[in-house]
Amino acid sequence: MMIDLRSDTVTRPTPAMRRAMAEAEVGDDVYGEDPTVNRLEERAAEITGKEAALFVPTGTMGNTIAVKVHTHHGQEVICDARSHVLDYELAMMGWFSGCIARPIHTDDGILRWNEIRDEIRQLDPHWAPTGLIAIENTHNMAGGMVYPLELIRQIADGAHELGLKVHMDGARVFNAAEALGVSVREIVAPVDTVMFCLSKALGAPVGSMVAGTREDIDRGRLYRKRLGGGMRQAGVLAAAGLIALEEHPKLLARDHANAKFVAEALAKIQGIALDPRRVQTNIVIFDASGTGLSTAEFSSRLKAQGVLIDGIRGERMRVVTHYDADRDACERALEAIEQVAAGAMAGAR
Ligand code: TLP
Repeated sequence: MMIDLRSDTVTRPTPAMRRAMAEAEVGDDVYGEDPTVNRLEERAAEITGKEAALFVPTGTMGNTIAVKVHTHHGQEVICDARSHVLDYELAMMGWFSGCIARPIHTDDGILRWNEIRDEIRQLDPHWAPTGLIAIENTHNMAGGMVYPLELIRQIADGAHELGLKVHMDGARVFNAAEALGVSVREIVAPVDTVMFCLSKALGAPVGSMVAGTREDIDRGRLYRKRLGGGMRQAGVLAAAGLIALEEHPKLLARDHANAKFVAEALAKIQGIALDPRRVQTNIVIFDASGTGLSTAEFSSRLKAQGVLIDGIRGERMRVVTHYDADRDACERALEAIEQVAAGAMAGAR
């Protein structure tokens, strides 16, 4: 068995999920007649404290729909420079919504209101007006960083005063809630829409949710259909999603403890650099260039030892903990990393 720490998307459905999928009551969701999808959407709305929610196949589709709901062609979306909406969604904000990103460079992935305010543009003959502010919580490529509640409130208050909307890419917002010890509802209260993934840390095989006002979600449902997301008897997927939503948030503390454990051990390995104090959730980003290996070479040597970990941008690599990788698996991955690092450095001498 390979130990797969490339992402928390790699988890397999649990036996309980598979049972629920087999037994799911279904109907045609395009007619609004799938009872399991309807239940999942109602629970997601309740949990986020929003009027309504929409089941979508992927986080990318959820973010795409939210951007489309809030913007018009020819506008800008303010986001962090390493955000998923900008770097990993195949330019969907341009392709589908006709918007461009106005990225702000940050050290920790967390935007501050004063930085956003400086980038907001009104309609003018010279530039595109701001259409939306998108924040990512937790921030994936900044290493699972969590937005302090106060900053979300400041951003939303500032934006709303200027008539602008805020979307939260909360693919891992349940991890943020676990890290802060507050409810998801409290975290997302100030923002207009939130997308969160059932298929990441919560462990469902497929699916994400978008939540917001009834009006926004009703429009979002039409965009979902346009994007090919009318999934018919999707109750088989929603059944696993319901288990993820109800049962899996309580498992996240273990993933966070494992990530902390991995980070602290990595920091002691020669050739590897990271600050373990910055690891707040289930993502650990580290720099292995001190070993003299490229990320591709580091990954391929780890793979030969049964461990999957990928490079991200530049010289950095990412470990994501999840319920299919227990402490023992993390320890074995660390041993492999230590061996690859030591082997590379001995080879270089
Ligand atoms: N993230 C994936 C990759 O695409 C990088 C991962 O392995 O972490 N928002 C955020 C913050 C995400 O991390 C992701 C997926 C998405 C949106 C998109 O979700 P999917 O993959 O369901 O389209």
